[in-house]
Amino acid sequence: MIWNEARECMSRDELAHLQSARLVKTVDRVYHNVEYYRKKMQQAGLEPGDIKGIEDIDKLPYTTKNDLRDTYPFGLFAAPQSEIVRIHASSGTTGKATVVGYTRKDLEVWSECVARAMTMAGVTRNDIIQVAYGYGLFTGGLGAHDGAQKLGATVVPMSTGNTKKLTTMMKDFGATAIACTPSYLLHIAEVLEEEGSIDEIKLKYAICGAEPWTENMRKSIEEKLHIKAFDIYGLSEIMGPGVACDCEYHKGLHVYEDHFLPEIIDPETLKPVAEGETGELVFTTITKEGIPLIRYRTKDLTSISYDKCECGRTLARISRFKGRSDDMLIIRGVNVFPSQVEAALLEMSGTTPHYMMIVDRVNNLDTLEIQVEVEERFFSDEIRELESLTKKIGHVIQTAIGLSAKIKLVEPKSLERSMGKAVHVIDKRKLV
Ligand code: DLL
Repeated sequence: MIWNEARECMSRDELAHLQSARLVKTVDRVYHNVEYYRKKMQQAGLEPGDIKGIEDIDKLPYTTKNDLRDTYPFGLFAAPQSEIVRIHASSGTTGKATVVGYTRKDLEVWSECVARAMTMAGVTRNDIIQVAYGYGLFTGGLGAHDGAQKLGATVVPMSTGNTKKLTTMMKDFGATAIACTPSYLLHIAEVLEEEGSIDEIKLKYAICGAEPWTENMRKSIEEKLHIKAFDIYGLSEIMGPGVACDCEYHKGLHVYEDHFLPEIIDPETLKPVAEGETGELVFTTITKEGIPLIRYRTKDLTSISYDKCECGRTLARISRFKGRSDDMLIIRGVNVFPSQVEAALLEMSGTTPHYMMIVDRVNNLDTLEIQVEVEERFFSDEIRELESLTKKIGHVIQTAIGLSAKIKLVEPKSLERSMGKAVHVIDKRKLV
């Protein structure tokens, strides 16, 4: 029942009422329990009573990753350590780790959100689910695990690291669902293909996230494995997986707005953008106790729609992510997202979504080489075939990103596979 709460749905007015009450409570909590927030609010001339509902959200200051780093490790916690029952952290490539703490109630809300997302994908207690996100400080493994367990499914805590074991158990146990990054699932599909055992698996659903992936990649995974694949989004600062997930219509990810209040802002002016326009996603957690965050700037770029979905849910939908503002490359002045390359490659036949972008600067000019894995047959064909494919890929990519790139075709499985978040860019300009 609770997991379908979202489908049975409150009206938008009822939801706004609930969100307002929860926001007021959260603001009160951080003002009284977190010195950092109290000071920030005082600097903005705000008292908790000034926030009467969600219509006042724009009075509140933003929170960024730097705020988490400045208060490392526990400075933004709003509950005493005795009430914190779990810690997760994301390492990030620069600076200190960002640390998040959960109370028992936070873990309940988290597992409920993941259970809702999995229910939306079709998973039930009759399923056997392999959780192949990394377990540990990363929120993927334990987050998906707790949600699937709450749902009553049979959880197999695979983690990452041993793909052969995973495929063997997938077959032996008759696993019907899997939760992992989309790039890892693609690799799992390759291993199953190598083993010639795709027809032996009973997989029906995949719940994939933790990295940007395109709609074409989702469809390609569905075709390869004869399954239904769903996009799950989340970030450790806000909770972990299960902040939003797509339904069977795949027209955006439903945000669990009864726990996370979304806004989309222009990252330059910090003003809200109109519904449907792309901007930076900002979240205020409205039920968290351990580390509630006010207007947290995710750096993820998306747009939002409040239209009722064909599935009947009234929860707002955010569009599939183009990437993070951090992932955007500026090459010869042109803004490029790796996901644009992935989408272009998946439009073509003979190519695979395995690619690596190598950006460099030679004589003060940015250069871009894209290594693309192509099907085996091209390497046995005449050299002319290879040249013509190189040209074709070059053209398609130039149209997609508005920039010419040197295309290097590489043999199948020659680019490194990832079991966690995939790496598609080597920016040598940053290395000097
Ligand atoms: O990646 C939590 C997660 C685990 C989500 C498993 C889904 C599944 P972090 O390591 O803190 O947490 O990274 C969060 O990953 O800000 C996005 O940039 C990116 N991200 C997560 N899910 C998606 C998605 C987890 N479905 C960061 N599509 C976020 C695109 C995603 N990007």
